[in-house]
Amino acid sequence: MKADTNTSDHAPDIGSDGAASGGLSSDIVERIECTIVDIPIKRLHKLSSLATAEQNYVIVRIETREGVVGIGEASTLGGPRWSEETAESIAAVIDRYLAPAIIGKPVDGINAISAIMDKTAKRNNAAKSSIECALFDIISQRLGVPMHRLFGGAVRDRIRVAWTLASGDPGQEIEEAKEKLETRRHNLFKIKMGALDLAKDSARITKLASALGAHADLIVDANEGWDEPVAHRLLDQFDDLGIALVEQPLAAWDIEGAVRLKSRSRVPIMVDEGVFSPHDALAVARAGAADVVSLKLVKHGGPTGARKIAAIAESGGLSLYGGCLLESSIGAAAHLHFFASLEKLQWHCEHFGPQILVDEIVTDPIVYEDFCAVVPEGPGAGIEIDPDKLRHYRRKG
Ligand code: MUC
Ligand code: MG
Repeated sequence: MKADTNTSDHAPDIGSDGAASGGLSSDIVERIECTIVDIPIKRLHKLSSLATAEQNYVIVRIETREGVVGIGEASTLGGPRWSEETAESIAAVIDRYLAPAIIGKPVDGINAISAIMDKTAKRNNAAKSSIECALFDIISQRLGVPMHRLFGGAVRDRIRVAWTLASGDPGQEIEEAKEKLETRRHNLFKIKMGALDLAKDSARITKLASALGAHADLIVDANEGWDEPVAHRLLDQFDDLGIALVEQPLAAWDIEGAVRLKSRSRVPIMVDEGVFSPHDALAVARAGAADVVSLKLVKHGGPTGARKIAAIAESGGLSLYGGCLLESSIGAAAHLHFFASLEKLQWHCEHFGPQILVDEIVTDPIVYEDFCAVVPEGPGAGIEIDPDKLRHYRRKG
């Protein structure tokens, strides 16, 4: 048997009527519309690399020839700071390149559409993810099942969910966390570090750990904010304070530094900005540069890519965490369906985005109870846009 060496094009032959030449009769992608939405958040959110008072999303609406509508979301954080994609670049890439390439294609040919998107645009993973999620929404609506069924089915119907403390003011943060504990919303907190100078940040984490450590689990996220000597010093402090996990202490590219850090640290280390592609995941797993991987659909180009990262991570002995980029209920729903389908999600998730927004653009936001986010029921993603709210928060001009 001869191997198929045509690596330049793995997409199946798609006929001019949009039906795959395999003969599968399918509804087709007819229209793709992007809307940029800006929603203020309840307080300033400070990371080592950015501070933001609002969230910027691209809401992607895909309509099929038969009139089924699917919704996807690309979330961004602080313009081109957390990653290189912005709401503006995502909308431009979809409108100008991705949408024209996939209009007319069968909606249930997700692998074929992914291949076309990869041929059309390098990376641009948040843009691709929003389209893939809208397609999964459409297919699962057509089948009348919740979206997680397309990922093999849910193994959990709720997921423990972290809240992020990121004002930089420990007094305010302790009050905020106590309110979350009292209302049984969150007992897992992620503390953003690296925005303050080192002495202040180190004193702040000690205060937070002594006020909250007995009632909650604490994670620290430096968002690439430290160099190696600083990270070594802080990790010793975190071990004394009982911090459960430290996320992305060093620059995303610094795999060798991460290996040295991990070999000396008793606190497990999570990689976030350092793993976007399957190649990144393989490099981290091979080097032994982390204990945990944070999965985000915007990083991995959608559920199909995220499933690959999860498989590589698990095969390399790493555990999984359900990361977020402060998605609204639209993006959170897609993530929850995906996370619900993973056999193991040892470090839980952090889809608190819907709760930090001052308002939502859906009629049925994600439900939170007993320290968990509830996986929506569906059919599809189980989320409906509120057209008045969308009109209100859409970017004007
Ligand atoms: C990140 O780096 O994890 C997730 C929670 C949060 O506050 O920031 C994001 C991004
Ligand atoms: Mg992070």
